[in-house]
Amino acid sequence: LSIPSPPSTHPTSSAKVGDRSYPRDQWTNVTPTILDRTTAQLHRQPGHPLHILAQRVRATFSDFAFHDYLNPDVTVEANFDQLGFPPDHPGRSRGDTYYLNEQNVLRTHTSAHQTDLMRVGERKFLVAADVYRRDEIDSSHYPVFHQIEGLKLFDVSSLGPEGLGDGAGVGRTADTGPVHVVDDSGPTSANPVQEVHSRNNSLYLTEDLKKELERLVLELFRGAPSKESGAPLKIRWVEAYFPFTSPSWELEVEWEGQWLELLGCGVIQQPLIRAAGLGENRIGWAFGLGLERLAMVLFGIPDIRLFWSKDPRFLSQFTEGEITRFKPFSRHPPCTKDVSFWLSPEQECGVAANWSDNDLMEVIREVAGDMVEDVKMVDSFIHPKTHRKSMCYRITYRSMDRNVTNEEINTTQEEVRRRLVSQLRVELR
Ligand code: FA5
Ligand code: MG
Repeated sequence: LSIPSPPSTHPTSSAKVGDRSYPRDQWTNVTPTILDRTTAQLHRQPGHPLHILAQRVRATFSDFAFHDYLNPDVTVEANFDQLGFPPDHPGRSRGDTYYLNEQNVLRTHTSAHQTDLMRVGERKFLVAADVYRRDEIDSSHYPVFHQIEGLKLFDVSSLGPEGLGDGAGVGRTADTGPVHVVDDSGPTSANPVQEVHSRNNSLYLTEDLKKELERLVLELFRGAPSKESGAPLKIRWVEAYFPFTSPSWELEVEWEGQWLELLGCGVIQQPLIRAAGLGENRIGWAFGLGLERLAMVLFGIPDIRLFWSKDPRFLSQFTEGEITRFKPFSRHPPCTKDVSFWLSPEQECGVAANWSDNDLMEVIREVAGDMVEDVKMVDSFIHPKTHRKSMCYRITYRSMDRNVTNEEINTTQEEVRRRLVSQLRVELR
């Protein structure tokens, strides 16, 4: 039985981002749909909720330089190596990251710009940008989202010989006006002060970082319409790990009964500062904030795909500078289709097992675009006699902007099935 080789879905031999062209190689996994997104720049569209939010953050850090136009194509070096990601870090895999080719990726986070901006002399800056990650499909995950990076450097000598840190901010449960802060996450052996830093200086930076970010949260949530308006806003600091900061934290905010992760942050690893050509007399902090999830709670936007909608019923609801409650308009009916298949032997077992949900997501997204709302695995079993593995996924289709005919969905589903065979080499059941 001979398996036909998959048809080439890429008529061109290079991947283009703007006017820059990347020769494809065996690492290239970026798709036309994704490349198409690189020109959208939602965070720069006046009146778009992501722009409104980005401008709020900018206003909160008014003495920081603001960059919102940096190209999304960056080197592997900038996105991973310079930030201290070990060679085997899962984030580097082709399953999680969009490679233009072996040397270049679509940035997976705004931290990719930290070193370069420090090197050209920036000392306090924000970067607002689109970032790209291969991911599952549902109402809160989309392969393109937006982040704001913040970074601030300090002159060690200006902190004085003892630094100014006194450990306040650690072990505190403080009421800062309308914000209720829970913080029991001082540096620990698992989340240590860097050896090259004095404890006092590291604590000083930590205090400054937490104070600035608490101010940001208050600024963003103040006056945001909530079910329990009037009650103090609850936020908490949670110990975290990033290869490029130590100690590190995540900031969470309680919103309608749920803890929501807003950002990651920490004291910048000194080797990054050195790599940017700066000496030991500089130390700094950085944070990276996700814009979509924050916008979803602040504006009450129920589905992450809506940010990409060109429907005037979406865009006309927002006013530059204001955080207002989104009124969902009537949604078109969903349509679900199941697809079941046997994995090929090399996909299902052994050291070469290589079945990846994200590959399946990508195939579906290439065919259905924003018409796919959700993909869930609903069943998987191993045949007792043949030992082959069967998978069943449920695909929910729904358009944000228009009514879709049954016929169109059937055609789409047929194409998805065909490509699962040709590209992922599964056997349909
Ligand atoms: C980062 O991307 C780090 N670069 C953050 C950072 C910067 C840490 C500077 C330290 C110093 P993380 O992958 O956790 O970390 O993402 C940061 C934020 O982006 C999250 O808190 C979340 O708000 C948002 N985010 C992450 N993944 C997604 C996603 N798939 N969809 C929407 N938002 C996301
Ligand atoms: Mg995280």
